[in-house]
Amino acid sequence: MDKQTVEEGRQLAERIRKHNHEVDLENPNSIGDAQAVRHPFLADLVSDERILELVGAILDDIVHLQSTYFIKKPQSDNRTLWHQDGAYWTQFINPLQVISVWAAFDRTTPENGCMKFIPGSHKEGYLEHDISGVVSDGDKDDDEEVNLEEAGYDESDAVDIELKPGDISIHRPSILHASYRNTTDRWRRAYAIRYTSTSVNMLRPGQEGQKGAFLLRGEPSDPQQYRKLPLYDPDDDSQMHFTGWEAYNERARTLNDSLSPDNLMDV
Ligand SMILES: O=C(O)CCC(=O)C(=O)O
Repeated sequence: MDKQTVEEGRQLAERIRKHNHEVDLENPNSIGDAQAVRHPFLADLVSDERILELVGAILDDIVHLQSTYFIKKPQSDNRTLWHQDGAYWTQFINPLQVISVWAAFDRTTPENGCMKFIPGSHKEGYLEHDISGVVSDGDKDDDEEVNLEEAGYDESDAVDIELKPGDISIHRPSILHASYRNTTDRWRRAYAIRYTSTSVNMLRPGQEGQKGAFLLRGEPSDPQQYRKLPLYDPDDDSQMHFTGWEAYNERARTLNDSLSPDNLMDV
């Protein structure tokens, strides 16, 4: 991402944090999953050709499924517990073809809670998860989602994913990952984007997955349904102004116009 996008990503995070009543102002962590449906800036980011080029190396066609801000305030106890994303999705997403792009708006280091991956864990299948919630704001150490030791993993083998603002990392749903507390005076803000392909059953009429489903590459296959990308309206104060909105609106119109009424979600 370029400097301007990073700056605007931070601005929108702050705006959502302050104006969205569902968000705990003092302890924000994961913010909803339909933000890209509401905010054209985020729809622009998730449909960015540079990101789609990378994702397209893995998925034949590309659907945005959902995306979420993950935020750690300075000196925050929020942790994301060890987990595999796919463990939460197996009942809903079939086949489990999902690629996550994690876009950093701040420098991430072990001290401010960068992402951590256990190398090779994506090849070993799914572990049993305690599905009560992946985010912890407490300081208990006994509330892990999976027991790494029991599963034969050593936490000290985890790799720190240190990123610069504007960098992205990419992960599969089966990799074990976590993030620790932010013990610094710096923010750690990121946007995690989930992409899937047109063949997943989650996109059928009435299915949960349609909530954020933008068809970004490929042909719609019946009976799947998608949402229109939101257009930026300079007169709408509820939307954040962002650089390059004219080009985004053009791209969004082209993508929206390519959907037949049968492939449009009824909202
Ligand atoms: O940013 C975080 O703390 C967690 C993100 C995460 O678990 C994910 O993107 O799959």
